[in-house]
Amino acid sequence: MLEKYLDIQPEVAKALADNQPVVALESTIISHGMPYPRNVETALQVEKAIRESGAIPATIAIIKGRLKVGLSEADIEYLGKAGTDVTKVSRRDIPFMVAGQHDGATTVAATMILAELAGIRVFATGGIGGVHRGAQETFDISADLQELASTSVAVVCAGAKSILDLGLTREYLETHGVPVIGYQTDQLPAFYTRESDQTIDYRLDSAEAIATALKAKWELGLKGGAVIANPIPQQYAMPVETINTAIEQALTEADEQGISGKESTPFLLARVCELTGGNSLDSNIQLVLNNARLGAAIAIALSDL
Ligand code: PSU
Ligand code: MN
Repeated sequence: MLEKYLDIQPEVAKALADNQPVVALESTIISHGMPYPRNVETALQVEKAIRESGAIPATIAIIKGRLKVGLSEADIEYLGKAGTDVTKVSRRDIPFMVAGQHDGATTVAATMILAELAGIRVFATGGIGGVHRGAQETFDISADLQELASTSVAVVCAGAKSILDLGLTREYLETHGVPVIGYQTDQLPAFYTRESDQTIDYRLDSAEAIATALKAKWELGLKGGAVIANPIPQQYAMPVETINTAIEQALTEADEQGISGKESTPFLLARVCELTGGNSLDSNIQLVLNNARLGAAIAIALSDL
């Protein structure tokens, strides 16, 4: 039945059948999260980092209505070049891409769904969506959070950008029973910075410890994902002042221009990148690579258990 919609790349399918480690990767980060051509270079570098760490990468997207788990280099180049012309696809959008045979770049939420369909348990990215600042008025809460509540895939990220309200994001995750694991940290990292004013739920210091907890969760039938918060390496972290000033300005501009809904996050990401003169892009790339390596280590530990 699933084959009707789903194309799992042969290398990925074989790895899954043999209980070899596989790490899922999203495609909205390629098309909407970074500018061309560095988005494509990064996506390929991330796949390479996962291979060098001993796991198989599976970048996920929708191409002409087919749900793709594992992309070719040509697919990645195509999505990166098309950029925001490609539809940003969350849970809501998947059936319409399929029915209309459209292309779609999958968010964290949609990537989790396709990863679970394929049998992949670990997914690495940059940052997750969350509760936006001012959500008390706008109701802007990323569908990523609801997906984490129900879909059993662990998401390795560098925390969440402070374009979001990190405190409300923590509260939302707590309500929905989604654990936030700090990898070698007691604080929720804020993407560009290692620190924030928020804590994590459980600090675990090794990939094996994380895999053991995930296995227990899922074997107990406790459905849903987990956030594995991996701080950006110190040497790539940004000065708090610089990044906060850029975020404040981007938020003001978004408000003035009436940006809302699914446009909001891509707008803020692009403006923060422009306002920091590309320094934030370098940090962004480094933290994604760092997450890919931890994702691979967790996937390996899970298949060894
Ligand atoms: N945060 C980032 N980089 C990203 C995204 C979020 O730092 O690329 C992308 C991810 O694909 C995430 C999506 O799933 O934005 C969330 O969008 P929204 O807030 O509209 O749910
Ligand atoms: Mn939103």
